[in-house]
Amino acid sequence: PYHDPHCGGKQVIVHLFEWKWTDIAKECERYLGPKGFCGVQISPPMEHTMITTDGDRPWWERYQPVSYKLVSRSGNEAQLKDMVQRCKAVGVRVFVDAVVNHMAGLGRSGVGTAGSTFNSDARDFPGVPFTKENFNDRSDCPSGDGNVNNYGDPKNVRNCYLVGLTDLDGSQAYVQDKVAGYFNHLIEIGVAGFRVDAAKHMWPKDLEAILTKTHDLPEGGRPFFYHEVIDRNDGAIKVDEYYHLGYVTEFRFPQKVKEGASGDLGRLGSVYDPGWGMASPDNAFVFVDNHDTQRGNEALTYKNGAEYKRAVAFMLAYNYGFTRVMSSYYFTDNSAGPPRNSDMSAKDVIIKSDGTCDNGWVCEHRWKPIGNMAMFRNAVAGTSVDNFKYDNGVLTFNRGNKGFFAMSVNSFSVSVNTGLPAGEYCDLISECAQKIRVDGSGRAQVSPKDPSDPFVAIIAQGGD
Ligand code: QV4
Ligand code: CA
Repeated sequence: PYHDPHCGGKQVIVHLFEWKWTDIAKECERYLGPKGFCGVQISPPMEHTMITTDGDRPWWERYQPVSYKLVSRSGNEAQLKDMVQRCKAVGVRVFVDAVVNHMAGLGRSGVGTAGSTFNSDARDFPGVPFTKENFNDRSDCPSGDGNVNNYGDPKNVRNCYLVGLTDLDGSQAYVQDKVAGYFNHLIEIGVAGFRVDAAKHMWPKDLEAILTKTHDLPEGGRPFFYHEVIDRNDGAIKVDEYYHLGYVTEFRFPQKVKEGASGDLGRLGSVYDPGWGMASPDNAFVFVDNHDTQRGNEALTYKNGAEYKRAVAFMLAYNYGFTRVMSSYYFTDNSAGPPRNSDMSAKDVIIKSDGTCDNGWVCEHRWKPIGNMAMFRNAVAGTSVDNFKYDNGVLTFNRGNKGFFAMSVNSFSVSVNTGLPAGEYCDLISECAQKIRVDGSGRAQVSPKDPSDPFVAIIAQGGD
């Protein structure tokens, strides 16, 4: 019931990490709407801690809630509301990153971004309000030091403090009401769903109680949910415990995609490995990197350039899971917050005449083999992958009779069966700078328009 993103059947969302609400509103209107994106995942919109006063405030302060007032580094409630409505008006939904497993970390106190006072050590958050009795304490947590430190024990994972973050007792009706109240406020504003941060650290039955208290959208239907559950078949908690509550993040997918995209593209045919416990296609929420993994050593990220484009374009072309594209700012320091002005505000996103971004924003979602694939994925939804072929370094397949995709590490020119009816089709990657002619037997000669972006993608309704 929680699997419908309410975007008219569209298939791709983008995480505009640390963007300001005013910039997201503009991006919906000028790019995401026209390109067929389903929605945007926004950074946590609630009141959060300010870790330093010198302006170099880390991105991760936004994962330490102080209250559910809608004032954050990205903007205030009026700006949030304006963004949600303007995006919705162009067919783009907003999905909120919901940090509801915990409040701010031990040792922190003072005021949050909306001016509420708080004291973590006293478990006092008057802006909600939450007090000491609303939190798990040492008697609920079997770890020696009170922190999560044994992923083999669900009680340890769910009742102890994740990196010292004050852990809410989600079994209490009062806590559930406050969290559901936060969700309901956002739903009233027009938000269509939620990423549940650290869902692995919440009991599924507590989450279920919260979801039950969450209202339908104003236009009808249950909100969309996807749960952050990191499962690599290496601990006590498995993704399937959350299927009845929405999609679950599938962290094995980025690893499988990387193995293939790095060179032997033929390996991409087995990215979905049910034998490894990977989530079923109808429950898997997939991505190549996220805001955490792009700061580690394992994921492919914008820093990998061409290899990254192959991974994301493939993800969007293939038929596994519900897809999210990452959109970042440039960083070297893993803690660094978004590009900022001297008055500490985040810099505006600037769009250059060639459509790429400036002012410190990467905008992977505007890279041609990424942004132009949203339309492909929308067009082929529900079809299977057919004629998967890796031949002479070129990967090709079609999605039923709805679309055809080709990519390689270098430029290429091949004659292939596209699975499409005869016609002339716009190549989506080049934004129709070239057309692909398919003959009566479904064959076509295909090569990328721009050799530095070795991809071709065509869809049936692009024919004439
Ligand atoms: C420090 C010490 C602790 C000590 C604590 C208390 O490390 O040992 O107990 O102080 O004195 C920041 C700091 C971290 C600090 C903590 C508490 O980095 O060093 O602990 O604050 O003050 C993000 C960042 C974290 C950050 C956190 C809160 O990644 O570094 O912690 O925000 O600001 C697991 C989980 C998964 C999680 C993933 C990162 O299963 O759920 O780890 N992913 C999500 C988010 C992630 C976020 C959180 C969860 C927490 O995607 O971005 O963490 O909301 O895999
Ligand atoms: Ca918990």
